[in-house]
Amino acid sequence: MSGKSNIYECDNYDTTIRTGTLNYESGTTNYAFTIEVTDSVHTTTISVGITITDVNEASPVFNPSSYTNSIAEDTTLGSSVITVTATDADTADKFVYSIISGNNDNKFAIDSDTGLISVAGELDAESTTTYTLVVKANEVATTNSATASVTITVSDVNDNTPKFAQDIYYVAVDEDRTAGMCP
Ligand SMILES: [Ca+2]
Ligand SMILES: [Ca+2]
Ligand SMILES: [Ca+2]
Ligand SMILES: [Ca+2]
Repeated sequence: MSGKSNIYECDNYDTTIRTGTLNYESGTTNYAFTIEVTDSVHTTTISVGITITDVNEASPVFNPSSYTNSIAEDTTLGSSVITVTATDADTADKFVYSIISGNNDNKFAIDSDTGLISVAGELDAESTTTYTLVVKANEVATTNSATASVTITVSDVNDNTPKFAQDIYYVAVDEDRTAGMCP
């Protein structure tokens, strides 16, 4: 028997199948072929099936690694802000998203599966106009992870009614005050 491909190699002198360059991520994870043995009089064949299993070779990567968006301070709770996206060259690997810093008063939440960041608390441009979050994508099976920064600007809305400094003003005015003059 003899033969060679990018997945296997065998020759006329032994029955060892040696692998070529393998890559689970190439999309082909199953190989099947037939080996024929002959003594020039008799011939027999055997089918061989090989399944390539995934090895964790890469860590998650955010692309891009920084995000910015602006939202109005009266944005309703649950509204979407931005979606962060990490990828992993190991196509079979799953990871979870989380916010690891900058989420003061838990104003924002992140969907651990999709990376969608949403409003989770009342915003107020009169108190905080910028949040700088650090988000993390962590492989489920390992500690491999990546981080990205998310800058969220809270824009002002005219949400405050003007009001007098005092509820009641008392002024004493002489009865002979000239008309049209301030008290
Ligand atoms: Ca990986
Ligand atoms: Ca892999
Ligand atoms: Ca406000
Ligand atoms: Ca305002």
